Amino acid sequence: MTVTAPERSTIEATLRTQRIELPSWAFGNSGTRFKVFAQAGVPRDPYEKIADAAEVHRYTGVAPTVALHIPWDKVDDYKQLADHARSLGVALGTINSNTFQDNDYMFGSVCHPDARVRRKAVDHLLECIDIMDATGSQDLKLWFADGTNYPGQDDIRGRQDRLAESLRIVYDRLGPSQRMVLEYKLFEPSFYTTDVPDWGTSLVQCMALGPKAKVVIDTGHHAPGTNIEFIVASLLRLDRLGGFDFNSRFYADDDLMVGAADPFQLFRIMHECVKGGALDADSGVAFMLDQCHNIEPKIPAQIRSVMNVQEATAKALQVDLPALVAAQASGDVLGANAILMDAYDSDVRPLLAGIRERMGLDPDPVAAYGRSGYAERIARERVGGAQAGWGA
Ligand code: RM4
Ligand code: MN
Repeated sequence: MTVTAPERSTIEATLRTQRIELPSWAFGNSGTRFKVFAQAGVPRDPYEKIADAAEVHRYTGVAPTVALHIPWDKVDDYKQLADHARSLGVALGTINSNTFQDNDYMFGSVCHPDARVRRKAVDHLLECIDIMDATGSQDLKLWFADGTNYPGQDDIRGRQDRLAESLRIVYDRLGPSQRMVLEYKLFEPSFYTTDVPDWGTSLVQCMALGPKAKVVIDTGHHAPGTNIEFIVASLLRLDRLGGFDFNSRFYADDDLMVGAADPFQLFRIMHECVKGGALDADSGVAFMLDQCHNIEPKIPAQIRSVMNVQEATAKALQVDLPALVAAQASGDVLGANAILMDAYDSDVRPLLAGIRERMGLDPDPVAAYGRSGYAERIARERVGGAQAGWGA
């Protein structure tokens, strides 16, 4: 592996071209099964969600795409929605499928024992690809709530076969520049088995499908203590990392702001990304947020999240890789660790503030958004209608 010392100009160029995709659902109301606290000014439709996402891009300059969730973001005319996004300076991104909110899916979707239900789920996924054709989106993101609650409830191996059969139909429908990215999650809503519980299962299914199937790492979907950067390194090595759903968690899947619970973990993940070329424009690794903001205001929380990813990236770019490689080769355990920690402990906020200024942005995006009056305006204007939520 050839490594070069980090050049300030290269670091700046990478930080300027980094792209972070926003989830439309972060702007709607969300909560727990105990209570959803509605917020003033929350979007009533996908058009308003995109307008809010465009605000995040306006102040950060690195979040120019918005992921949609179908059917939450279903509209009659996707071309019109794409034009609306473009008029606000953003574009539509990944299409996220939803096979977990229909009564038919009580025992699963693409793994369901009944072929009729499997067909219904597959048809939804095919419809999502039709939408991708209309929006120009590249990625179909698959997350399945499929699984079982009780030992003996269904055949574990049979469900894997059904999964493979269903995914094959969807994969074969992908256009030449389209991909499917398969997310895994340890548990919930299923409590005994989950059909795609880990990166191994996702990888095996993707490998059987072909090169356009890649694994998505949702940082919140692991058991406590899981070494996520190991997964990142392994998938990059195999060219099977499709992207990230960034968020953070203290306990289970609580979708807190990325970098909030464990900024060191985010740094370690970004360090593997830097080493593995995941930040290169043609890497095929999508950096997305998958979060919800239950008690904090949503637009500034998304801005903060983008900044957290930028800070972890900037720190990872500070790592003196030639020195690290030399320390590793000579068995200098403490030296190697110190090189990594030096980068993590550096304050990259002045660097990022300077880059923003050179990009014509305010050095403090959260403060600039706060001064803009946008939050007050949407609270005033968005009255009547039903606020968007997860439809759960
Ligand atoms: C799931 C998974 C998906 C996301 C939904 C809302 O747990 O993380 O990526 O689309 O939640
Ligand atoms: Mn996710």
